[in-house]
Amino acid sequence: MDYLLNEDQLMIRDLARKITDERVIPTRAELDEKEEFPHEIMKALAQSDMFGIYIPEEYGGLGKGSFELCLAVEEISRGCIGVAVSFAASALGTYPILLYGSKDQKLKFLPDIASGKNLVAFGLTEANAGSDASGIQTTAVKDNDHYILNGTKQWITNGSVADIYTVIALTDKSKGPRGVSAFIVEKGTPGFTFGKKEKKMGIRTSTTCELVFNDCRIPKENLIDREGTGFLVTMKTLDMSRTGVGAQGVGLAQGAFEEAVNFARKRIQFEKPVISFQAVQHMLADMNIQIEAARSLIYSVSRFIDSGANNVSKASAIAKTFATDVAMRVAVDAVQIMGGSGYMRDYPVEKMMRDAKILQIYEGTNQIQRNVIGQAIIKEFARKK
Ligand code: COS
Repeated sequence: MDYLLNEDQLMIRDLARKITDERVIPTRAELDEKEEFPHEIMKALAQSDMFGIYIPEEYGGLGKGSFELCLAVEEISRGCIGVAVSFAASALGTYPILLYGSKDQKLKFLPDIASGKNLVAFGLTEANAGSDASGIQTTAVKDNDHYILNGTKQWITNGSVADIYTVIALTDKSKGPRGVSAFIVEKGTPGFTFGKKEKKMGIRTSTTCELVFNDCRIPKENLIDREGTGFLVTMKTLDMSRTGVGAQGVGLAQGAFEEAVNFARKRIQFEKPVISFQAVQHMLADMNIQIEAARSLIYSVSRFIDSGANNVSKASAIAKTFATDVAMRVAVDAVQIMGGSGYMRDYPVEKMMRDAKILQIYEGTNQIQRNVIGQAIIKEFARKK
């Protein structure tokens, strides 16, 4: 299908495609096996200005939007979502600064993020907070010109490899979601260390690690927006980033689909390539239908976000849920079509199926997305009365 991309969008997509074909696909199996972070690929993405896609030109970016970011994420995900999430998590961590940061914070942090010099991570999840975003226990106590952070964040994508961390902490426990604030913490700040590096089922080319704050003093200028707005910053950030997770789903599904088609054209059974059997064709047709539907949805919702629309929560949750459920189903079907070969590590669909699962879990489980959608439906219909 032709999605009528303009010249700039085609350029971004083609550049991401080239990096994926030349750098991601040839190395993904080895990086996955060794559970190694893709430093060299990140450098290649930085050299191609990919980290600046969604950052305004005045801060050194390309001045494009979430749609163009999705195009790049989708292409990289066709090769490997572990690499794609390492790239995309930098945007996730940057959105709090972009959406709510002061002019000074933007001038200080965004240019080096846009150039890819500094990688970013988002620190929300904790032992007792994930789906329950307001259940965090990490504290930030004001002490004259500083805040002192204490607590542990877990499962943080880009933890230890990122240079900048946007961290959500409690400034007033008595106020619930209104007692939460967002902060910028730089790697190397005394009292900020890294804990356990996780051993994961999939996305093993990405790094996931604990962030440990032990009397970590950060300047008060690193508070994003005002005290008490951290929950809103988090929700708006997730509204922006969830289409990117959907784009990971579309890319992964496209990659798995292409592997399955190419395999089915070559695999001979009953003296015919298996693609000549209707049972296989129908599976491929269903995979293709789902991928195009997911892609259309991600493209329309990210364009809707870029229009500056105010409440994008429901649309963003719908897009994330649909595209990531598609990714899981398509990956499973790709393995099925490839049979014994699909189950072996000799072919990439084994990795894709392991990788796909996390898409239904991170940046809000697909059950939480359905809660968001359900709540939005209730509000919409209450307004209509
Ligand atoms: N945009 C703006 N405001 C929002 C919002 C959004 N997307 N979502 C919630 N809010 C507001 C609500 O309107 C409410 O404001 P009032 O107190 O003025 O009414 C406030 O924030 C609290 O909202 P709510 O009561 O719905 O909060 P809950 O604690 O029930 O949480 C969900 C709601 C489940 C939606 C939230 O916790 C969530 O998104 N969780 C998943 C987080 C996640 O993705 N975790 C994975 C982390 S990996 S980075």
